[in-house]
Amino acid sequence: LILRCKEGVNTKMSETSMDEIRKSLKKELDKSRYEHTMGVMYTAAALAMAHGVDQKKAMLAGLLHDCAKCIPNEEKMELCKKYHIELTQAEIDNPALIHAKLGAFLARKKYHVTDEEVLHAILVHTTGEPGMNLLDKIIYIADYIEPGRDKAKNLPVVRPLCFRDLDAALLKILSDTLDYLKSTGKEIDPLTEQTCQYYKAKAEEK
Ligand code: DGI
Ligand code: FE
Ligand code: FE
Repeated sequence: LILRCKEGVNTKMSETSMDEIRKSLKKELDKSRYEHTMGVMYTAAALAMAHGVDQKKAMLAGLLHDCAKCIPNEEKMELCKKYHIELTQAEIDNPALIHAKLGAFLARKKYHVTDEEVLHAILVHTTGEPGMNLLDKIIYIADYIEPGRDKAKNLPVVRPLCFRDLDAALLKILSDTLDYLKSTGKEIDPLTEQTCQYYKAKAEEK
């Protein structure tokens, strides 16, 4: 009994359990964002199985990737100021982008995640970055293909491709995302553009 009690306590030293994080996110996210989060978590697990990545890491990163998404933009900016989180010009101009950086911060400080790979995957999940590792790619891709997504045009092609060829799928997603952003007239984060260029060059090398 004592042991069981001990496990239930979140002393600030140890990582919050997946179960506790889920309960907290259920309160902090709206219903559709929570459903999306579950979709990303399980899709990341499936991609991890297909590509030989640690399943638990993939699930934890998937679970937390949008943990800052439902904080109002004003408050996102204030939190970044308060905790000295430096923002790029693109993030200042498009506050919706901030949830990735703030999410990685909250995963560390609020949920006591210590795994740097998990934190990094959360950090880069919106724009991607050149030279991503396997876990980064899995979270970036799971975010795009999880079962609840239905807007992107090439999903029926991209979904099976992700399980065969991660880099080919990544390039398709990046270039479709850029096309979409350009069609809406939204400002492109230079990092999104650089990431696409990087994976295009990598594909041409092959
Ligand atoms: O948080 P999600 O909605 O699950 O997805 P996400 O983290 O990929 O980011 C949401 C939005 O951010 C999505 O509509 C694509 C957009 N985004 C990605 N790169 C850029 C961007 N928005 C702007 N303005 N510029 C970018 O370069
Ligand atoms: Fe996101
Ligand atoms: Fe997401």
